[in-house]
Amino acid sequence: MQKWRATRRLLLNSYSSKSLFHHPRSNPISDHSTTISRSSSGFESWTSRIHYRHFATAMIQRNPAFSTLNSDDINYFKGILGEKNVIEDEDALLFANTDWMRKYKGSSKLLLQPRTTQEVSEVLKYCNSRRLAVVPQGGNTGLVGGSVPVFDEVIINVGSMKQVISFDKVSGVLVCEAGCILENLVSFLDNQGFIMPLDLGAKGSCQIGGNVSTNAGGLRLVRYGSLHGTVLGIEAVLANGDVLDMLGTLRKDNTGYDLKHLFIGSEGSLGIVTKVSILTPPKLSSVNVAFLACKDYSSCQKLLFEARRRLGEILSAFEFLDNESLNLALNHLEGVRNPLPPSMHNFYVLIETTGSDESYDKEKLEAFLLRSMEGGLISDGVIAQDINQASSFWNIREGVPEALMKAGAVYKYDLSLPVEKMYNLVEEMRTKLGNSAKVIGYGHLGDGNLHLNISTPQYDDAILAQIEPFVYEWTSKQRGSISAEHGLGLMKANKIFYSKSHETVQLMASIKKLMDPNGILNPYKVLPHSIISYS
Ligand code: FAD
Ligand code: 2HG
Ligand code: ZN
Repeated sequence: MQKWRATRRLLLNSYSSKSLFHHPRSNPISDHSTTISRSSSGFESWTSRIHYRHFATAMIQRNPAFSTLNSDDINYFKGILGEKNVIEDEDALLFANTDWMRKYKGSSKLLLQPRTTQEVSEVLKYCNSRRLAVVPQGGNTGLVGGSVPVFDEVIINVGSMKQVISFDKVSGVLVCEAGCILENLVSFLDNQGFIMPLDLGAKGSCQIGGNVSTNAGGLRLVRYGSLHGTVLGIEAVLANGDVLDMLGTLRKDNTGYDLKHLFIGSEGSLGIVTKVSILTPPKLSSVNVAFLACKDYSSCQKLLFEARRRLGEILSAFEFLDNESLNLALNHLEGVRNPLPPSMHNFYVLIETTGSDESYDKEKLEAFLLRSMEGGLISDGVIAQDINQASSFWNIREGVPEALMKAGAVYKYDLSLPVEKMYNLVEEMRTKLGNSAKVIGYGHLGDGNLHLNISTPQYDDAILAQIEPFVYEWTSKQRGSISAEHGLGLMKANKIFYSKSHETVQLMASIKKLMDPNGILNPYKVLPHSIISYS
């Protein structure tokens, strides 16, 4: 069975105790609560029981045009993929049917593991002809319910396609199969003296194909930009089995429409990504990490403004967390401690610099910090003295999603907002919810990306009604985005109009219809159900 793999911090373990897990046999998105407990095997003991609820718009109906899997289908897949790559095992399916947050759970009876593009093509061609709905799945670390089935969709995971195809040291272009785990690519490149242009807390489990399909942002976007800039080419298989070879390695190519961009961030709704070509930056020798305290949000903003100017080309991350976020990490994660004891501050900022001149970079960072301290922007701070300290600072920031999971139920919002307004939403939400919930704000401040998380002991419709649509309306009023980096998935398919015009969504629906006329690819996700009609 597939396991969550530890990254800088450990990720949640997969379930080993299926008896505690309720399997809804009928409508998997019915609105009922179940209680589960997590396995502690291999990880720290964790016995707290968490209320688990199947989240989704309870109104979704299974599309009656889709067929139901039968034994002929399974035999056909075995003929193409071989017995062992056609998975019907209950434990494996339980894992593949359930998302990382344990909020969304489907009831698929089949997981397919193709090993080549040709196999993906044959599988999709067959599914399309039979009208069998499918869910492309990578590392299953997505946070919007996009990676798991809603009903009985066949799960297709390209995790067995994990070869590095080529690496060009001169251009820094890496070409690899989509099932490569991000962390493995990081290690491969490290040996070559390069780094991946993206980094995220889920890197021990997520696949590059999943990263591309979600257009994952992460911790380095402030320096290296989004995957729309760094992905140079893609090979993808369409719903009808056609293989699109757009696996270019050129930085410049203006021959017609650049269709690879359709696959970056379309969350498996337009095709299955099978290969990726990506531009990787050289690994620079001098990395510094500082963990800083600020008295208020306005100081964090000013610090960002100053960091952009004074650290300029060496700034590689600018992350923030409020004291509620830090408290969560301290209370729920083993081995995490506040680098700035004993007092608590209102906000914390993690700054990373990456450059090629150790003494120059350090001098530059220290001068910036001194100036910011004197100017009152920073109330306290530490610079990591070695790699262990640096990773302990990162563990705090990257550990917050996991700490939230351990704290109980979580309502998660991933918003792009003007930096100066961003934290007002957290404060307004706190006022609205009072003592009934913990409201925490953290995220990629350098990218204007707030992770608003609301934590309660268990899920409660009354709380949800206070959060939504308020959060979406608030974001829309600021012309922000209701999905900065996690995607829409199932969670926000019907919310797209808060961030996109009707005409834009109509065009998206036309593209979907053109590329996947039977709607078999990741149905019920990304686009609003009202606009997607099936014949
Ligand atoms: P999955 O979760 O399996 O799938 C995600 C979506 O992509 C689904 O819609 C799926 O259908 C589709 N998909 C997957 N593989 C393919 C493929 N080969 N072809 C077509 N479609 C495919 N996201 C960020 O942007 N920034 C972060 O900093 C960040 N940090 C995270 C930290 C943690 C602890 C966790 C759990 C998640 C985090 N995420 C973050 C969210 C998540 O989007 C990323 O983890 C990652 O990009 C998802 O990759 P995956 O392989 O797990 O894809
Ligand atoms: C992160 O930046 C991830 O850590 C997860 O995008 C954000 O938990 C979240 O809300
Ligand atoms: Zn994030």
